[in-house]
Order: sequence, then C-alpha cells, then structure tokens
Amino acid sequence: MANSSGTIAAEPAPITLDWSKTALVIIDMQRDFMEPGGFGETLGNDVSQLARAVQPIATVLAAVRDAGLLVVHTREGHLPDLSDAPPAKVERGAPSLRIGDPGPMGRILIRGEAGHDIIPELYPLESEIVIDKPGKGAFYATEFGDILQKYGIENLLVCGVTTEVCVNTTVREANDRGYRCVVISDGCASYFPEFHEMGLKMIKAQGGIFGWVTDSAAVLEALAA
Ligand code: TIU
Repeated sequence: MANSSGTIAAEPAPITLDWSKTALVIIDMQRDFMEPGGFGETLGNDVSQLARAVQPIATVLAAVRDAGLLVVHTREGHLPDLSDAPPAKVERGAPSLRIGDPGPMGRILIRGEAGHDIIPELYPLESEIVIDKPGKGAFYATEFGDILQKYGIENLLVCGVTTEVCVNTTVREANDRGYRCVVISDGCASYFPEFHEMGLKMIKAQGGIFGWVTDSAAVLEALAA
C-alpha cells in the first residue's frame, strides 16, 4: 500500500479514507442477475441493462487488488432445500421460473448452481472473501459484520447490482452499523435506469444521509495519488 490514506472526490463532499480500514464490496455480480435465463430475467427484466457496470468494477477491482485492500464479494442465493428462502419470497409475483426451479443455468438462485456463481470477468481470487446471503442486504443472516469487525474495517467502497435493491439495502444496513459507505456510481446498475439514478440520489441527499457517491475514475485517482 503506497499511501495509507486517500481523498476521493465524491458527493455530497470529498471523503478521506484510511485504506487499511477500507474494503471494496462487490454486490451480487452473479450470472443469475447478469445473464439471460437467470433469476433477474425470470422476473421480467432486461438483463442487458446491467452490463455497463462490469468494466468500471473490473478497473476498480484491479486497482484495489494492487493496493492491497480487503475485497468482499457477495452472492444472493439459497440452500438447495430452500430452508433459508422465506415462502413470502419464493411465492412472490408471477415469474417465469421460481427460486429453486430448474433453468438453463441450473436451479434458479440456488447456491452451487452455475447461475448463482459470479461472472468470470469479476471472479473472486482464492484469497478474497465471498459472502453468501439469503436476503437483499449483505448483513442479514450472514457473517459479513463479524468479518468486517475482524479486519478492522470502517469504510466500504460499494458497487454491484442492482442499485436500488441489493446495493441500497446493504448500504442502509451498513450505515446503521456505523460504516462510511462510498458508492461507485458507474459500478452499479439497475434494470430500471431511473431507479439507478434515484437510488444514488437517495444515498447522497441530505448531506449524505446513507453515504457518499463517487465514480470509478475518482476511486482510481485517489488510490494512485
Ligand atoms: N431484482 C433486483 O433488482 N435485484 C435483486 O433481486 N437482487 C439484487 O439486487 N442483487
């Protein structure tokens, strides 16, 4: 790690982070959300809307790996027996396939299936942490909070999909637990561009009510400074 801290240009204000207390958190960059035939598409979504986040995340991930920051990947999904999937979630709506049904990438949103895995472009290294979560937030029913405490993490650089669902839920959970969350705007995406825009606005409004919003270029600049 070249410098121990860096200042990221962000809204509503720049923020200085101690890199040793900062983790990159990549939310749910799984085939189930990103590719045709997965959970996202079964809900009726156009999965091509999410592709734009991949390259910005890849550039930040490479820089963060070089700088030696902690990297955490999350995956939304359920046990094969669905014991961690609330009926209220499984029965929701009228998807073309439900959670646990067989699909072209294996059973929909089930741990261990091809569709549940992280896309090749952002695949975790052996040394990186992968959190399997049954909900939208990364803290609920996971070891995420304990791991962040163990590593002395106080700040989260957050990216992934989708902006208004799992990214926002995780940022809200983290904010209430005292973490400073800096969300990387071009490293997030939504099936609904207007929800992406508003999801980011909600985070940075009111003096940064949930956190800060930056972009991948600003993170790279701060890490290189
Ligand atoms: N449907 C949707 O937009 N998102 C999710 O169900 N999960 C995540 O955001 N990862």
